Amino acid sequence: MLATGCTGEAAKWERGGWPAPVTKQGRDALHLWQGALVASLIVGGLVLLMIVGAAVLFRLRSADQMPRQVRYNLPIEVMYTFIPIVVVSILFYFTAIGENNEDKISKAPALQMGVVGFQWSWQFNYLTQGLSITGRPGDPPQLVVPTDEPIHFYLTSPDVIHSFWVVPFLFKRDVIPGHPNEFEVTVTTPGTFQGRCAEYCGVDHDRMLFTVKALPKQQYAQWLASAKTAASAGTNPEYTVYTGPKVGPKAGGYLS
Ligand SMILES: [Cu+2]
Repeated sequence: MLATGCTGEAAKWERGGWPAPVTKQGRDALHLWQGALVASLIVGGLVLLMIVGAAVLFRLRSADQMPRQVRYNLPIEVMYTFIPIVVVSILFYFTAIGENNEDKISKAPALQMGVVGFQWSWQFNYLTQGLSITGRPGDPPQLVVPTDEPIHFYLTSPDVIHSFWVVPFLFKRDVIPGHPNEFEVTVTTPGTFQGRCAEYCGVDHDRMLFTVKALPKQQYAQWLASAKTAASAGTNPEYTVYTGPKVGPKAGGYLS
């Protein structure tokens, strides 16, 4: 708990140690975490108070004084069954709503992104724009996306299970061979963010890094145009022309 405060960033305490979210979905996840943290502090505080209170009150008696002997106390038993059910129900309610929000998929996302996690790097396929970015271990690729637009990710793997994790998205999802996964995010803050594979996937797992650069719409369009030029001219070894399927869970599923 104390170590999380070591970044010198006061707001980190408010976030319960979490990094600052840069997506709409990440902000919702953070609010759920903050709510759960406050609830657990209140419940934990009450329980501690009762334990310490009982211990102190017991010690205040003289040694030969016996407490009143009772077999059961119905109101108290009802209470300690009922209160945890209420607490768990409230947590369940907000978690279910939060998870549904995270899994929400819009009808017309601005960008369809096929992500292939392979041993040991990443390939990003701009499905409808016809661009592929392929990284190599130790030479992390950079995924460039627009801000304030829903981005639909399809996650596929040709070999073993990986996990797509962009740290300040506050979200990760497994990349499973034979089982395409998908999710959607809207990046709200421009910037460059660290991404990594979050599932141990072999000897070079630690080199399976990437970055996500989020640009405002216009700058993104400029970048896309120049990247596509580089792809067709072959001037950047990371960039190639993407010719695979354009939509659907199979899209971007294979290394070109
Ligand atoms: Cu991996």
